[in-house]
Amino acid sequence: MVRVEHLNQTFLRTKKLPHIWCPGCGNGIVTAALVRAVERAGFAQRDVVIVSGIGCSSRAAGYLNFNTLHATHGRALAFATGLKLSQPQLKIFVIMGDGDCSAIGGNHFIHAARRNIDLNAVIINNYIYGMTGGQHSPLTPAGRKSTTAPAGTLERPFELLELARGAGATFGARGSAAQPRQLEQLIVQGARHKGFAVIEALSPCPTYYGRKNRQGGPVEMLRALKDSSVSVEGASGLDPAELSEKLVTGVIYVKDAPEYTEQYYRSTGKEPG
Ligand SMILES: Cc1ncc(C[n+]2csc(CCOP(=O)(O)OP(=O)(O)O)c2C)c(N)n1
Ligand code: SF4
Repeated sequence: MVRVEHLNQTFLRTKKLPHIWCPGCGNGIVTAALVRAVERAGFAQRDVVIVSGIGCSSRAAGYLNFNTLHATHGRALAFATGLKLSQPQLKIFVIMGDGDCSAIGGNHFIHAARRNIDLNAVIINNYIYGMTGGQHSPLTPAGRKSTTAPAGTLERPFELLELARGAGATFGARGSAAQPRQLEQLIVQGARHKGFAVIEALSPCPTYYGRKNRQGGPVEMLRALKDSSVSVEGASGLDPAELSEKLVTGVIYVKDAPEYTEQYYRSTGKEPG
């Protein structure tokens, strides 16, 4: 069987298809990169859990044939924290949209980072609330239009990876739907890291973000993402003005720090299970 058929038959709940995503949405590309990453990392299917919140991107959990938990909006990390603490052997991937993670879920996000709990947060950042009709999120670039900011948002966005780093996350990486093989590799690296790993996956939402900001269709949006991306290595040769126009992709930081679940069991003397 060719690999793609094997991946589809093994890791997709084909009975749940067709999916709800619009033509040209990047969610499917990111989801496929996640599936390939899990396979490549060699994790047993029964040990993998996909936790998600609410949003177009969070629907991925329903289509994936792992243990899955489709939680409430903004609370995916809280559910995942409880799960990891009770069953530390699990490999948990937490899929969130930019709104889910950084607006309603922002508090859970910074505290998961502060604890350095061994979860893999995959944030599908399309710069907008897709599911509810195109409101701006805390990651929407300043000046960009949304349903709730028809003249352009005045707010400056969070720099998500720096927010996480400041709060204590020990792995931060950025990739995009325009370079899915690199994204797959970044998810593998995050999953092998012991501690809170944040993988920001930039992804087109042609239906709302693209349309409201006149970015063209899916092909143009993917091409623009690719053209504006530069690797960490490539970025080191750019001056600040050039860099300000670019999206730096790759592993942005990685460091060692005590992991919460291990500390919990060591300090309490309890055994999991
Ligand atoms: C407590 C609560 N508040 C609000 C909503 C409505 N809601 C559903 S999804 C969503 C935003 C989704 O945007 P994002 O997280 O960026 O994901 P996307 O749909 O773009 O993938 C909102 C506000 C909800 N379901 N629950
Ligand atoms: S509204 Fe946007 S994020 Fe949601 S499925 Fe459509 S293209 Fe994707």
